[in-house]
Amino acid sequence: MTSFDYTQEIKTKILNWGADLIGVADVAPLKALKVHPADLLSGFNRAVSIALQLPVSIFEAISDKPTPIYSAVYQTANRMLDELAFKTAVLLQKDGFNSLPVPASQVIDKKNWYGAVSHKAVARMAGLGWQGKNLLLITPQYGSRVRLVTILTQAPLAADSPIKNRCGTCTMCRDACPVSAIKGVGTDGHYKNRNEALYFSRCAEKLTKEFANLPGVGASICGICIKACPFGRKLEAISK
Ligand code: B12
Repeated sequence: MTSFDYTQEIKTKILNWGADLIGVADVAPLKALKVHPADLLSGFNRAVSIALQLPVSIFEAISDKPTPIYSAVYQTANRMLDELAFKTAVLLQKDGFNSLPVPASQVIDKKNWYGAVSHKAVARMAGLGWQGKNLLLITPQYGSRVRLVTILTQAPLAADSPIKNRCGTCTMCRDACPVSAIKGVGTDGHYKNRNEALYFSRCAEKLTKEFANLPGVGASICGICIKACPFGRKLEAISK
């Protein structure tokens, strides 16, 4: 079987398990990322990126703060992604390829807010979408209304390529942010650091100190820049 056929077979299985989007990134360019632990990527040549779309209705109900229902659905999405990543890693392992599922939403460095590896960087390099002005991954199909997970693997999968940024002159996420954290600066590739796109501390403080303490929320979530993105809103029109 060719590498292309094997990749298609794996992707089809994962889509049948309920993934909405899937792509494969070459790990080599991702070695420029800060990861935890520092040798996380060594021994792996490919990273599989999986996205699950979130129900559109969740964002329709958000105005100026996250809702308890969004918080519960966010936990469910994380659990489903962790299961998909677990099953994918074991599937590849059964074919003889060492593979590591990276949890969807685990914070490893709580002082600086870093996960083990940036799922957005992996997803972007796997061709799932581009890095929008809100710093999030924007997909053509669902906007930023997706959550992501990564599986690092030794499997000889065919790598996908990044797609072009389509934000253009749009600044709707910047205009919607309740703490004016989004600078509205675009990128053709990726931002060098979070502060190039965001006044990062404004966003992090609002989420971790205020929104996470709202009754029934209990998680550092927001959803307002996700709701504002016209790529996600196109779906609202389709769903009516
Ligand atoms: C810690 C964390 C937070 C912190 C810090 C956020 C941050 N921007 O770092 C807080 C609590 C503030 C937060 C907030 C939010 N988060 Co959060 N968060 C994480 C977590 C667990 C780790 C992020 C991390 O390590 N950041 C480190 C920085 C440096 O990386 P980065 O933000 O990804 O951005 C860099 C890279 O992507 C890089 N890059 C992009 N492409 C490439 C390519 C190459 C080759 C290289 C070298 C680099 C590179 O460019 C960026 C700048 O350096 C991830 C899960 C994960 N493991 O990825 C979720 C995650 C990023 N969060 C997510 C979401 C949705 C949110 C919120 C919208 C809250 C919510 N759920 O409602 C807000 C949005 C804030 C914002 N606009 O960025 C989603 C994003 C989904 C998407 N569509 O993009 C993730 C991926 C969780 C998931 N499993 O889906 N979050």
